[in-house]
Amino acid sequence: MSSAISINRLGWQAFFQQQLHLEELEHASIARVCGHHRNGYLLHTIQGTLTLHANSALPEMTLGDWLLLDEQQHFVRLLERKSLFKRKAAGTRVTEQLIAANVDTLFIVCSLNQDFNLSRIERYLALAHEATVTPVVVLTKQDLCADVEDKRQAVQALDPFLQVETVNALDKDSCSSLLAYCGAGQTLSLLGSSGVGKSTLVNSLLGYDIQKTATIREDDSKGRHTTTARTMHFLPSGAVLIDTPGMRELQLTECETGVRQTFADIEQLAQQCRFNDCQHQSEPGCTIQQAIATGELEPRRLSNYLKLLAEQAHNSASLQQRHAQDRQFGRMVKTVSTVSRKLKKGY
Ligand SMILES: Nc1nc2c(ncn2[C@@H]2O[C@H](COP(=O)(O)OP(=O)(O)O)[C@@H](O)[C@H]2O)c(=O)[nH]1
Ligand SMILES: [Mg+2]
Ligand SMILES: [Zn+2]
Repeated sequence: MSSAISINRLGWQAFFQQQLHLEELEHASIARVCGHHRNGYLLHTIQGTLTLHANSALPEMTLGDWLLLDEQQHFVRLLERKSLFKRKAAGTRVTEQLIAANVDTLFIVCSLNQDFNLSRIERYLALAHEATVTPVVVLTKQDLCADVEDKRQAVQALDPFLQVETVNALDKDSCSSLLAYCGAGQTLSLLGSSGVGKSTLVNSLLGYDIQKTATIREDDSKGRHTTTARTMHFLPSGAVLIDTPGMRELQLTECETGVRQTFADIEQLAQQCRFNDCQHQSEPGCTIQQAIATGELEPRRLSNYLKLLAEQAHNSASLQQRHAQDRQFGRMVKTVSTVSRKLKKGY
């Protein structure tokens, strides 16, 4: 073990402290998952890092999880999570793959150049809401954009309470507005398409005092030092940044709550439609179509809402169900083509 670190520096918060029983306060030690490999979990404790070897009694844990160890450093229990990103994994046995836990703020990174896309931001917002993580939209490459303010307002219009920041990720001073979310004890993560500036942003956030973010090392079973800090960074501002490739593979699966929350304006309009089962297409008394007619609601937003709801429902269906759907669809196509052949032949 090496690199002693304070519990605050690891991102400990009252929410977790409150879960401890009196006896645990005295005897248990607190650890945070900072890595996961075949042999087990890599943990940070205030004394340094250690490996918790895999065994069947351990619950499934992920980056950012908090757990208690006894005096022999055996697993005691996993603490209740504040938030959780997970994805559905294909295959028969594992159905869910946990990606990151206990993230407070998600930086939704989107560039202000050609890649700027409101529907994509809405998709990421749905993922953040589903995980119960506070989203902050970070618009990068402001130095390459001529209409920064228009684009910023277009994002703000998605949700009046949404935090929206614009930066030049290459310029540390320009990123200082993000420090408001990077205080001591906060845990952050990033999500965004490739090339938008996520790595640049991480470097800028780390770069304020990069010498102090010493690499944390761990002795593996062969006595070698291996770097374990790749996915968990300790920012000079006091926050913990979880940067994992898993975030890039997040899909909209079982994300209905997240989608509905992201489109709360549409959900509210829908409650006033004349019919309970209104599809918001051409039914009379549809408040949503009225809002589109008056310009209050963008047609793009409605179609993205319907698309994301459908997508998450499709992805949530089990593989078996999906195969059944595909077979049904195949039969339908066959029927349609038979009918049209018959029509052509003049039956
Ligand atoms: N001009 C400008 N270039 C940027 C900005 N952010 C990132 N870049 C550049 O965009 C490219 C992709 O950035 P990178 O951080 O690797 O994106 P990632 O794939 O999201 O990690 C790199 O060449 C960066 O230097 C920015 O705010 N302004
Ligand atoms: Mg990158
Ligand atoms: Zn309607």
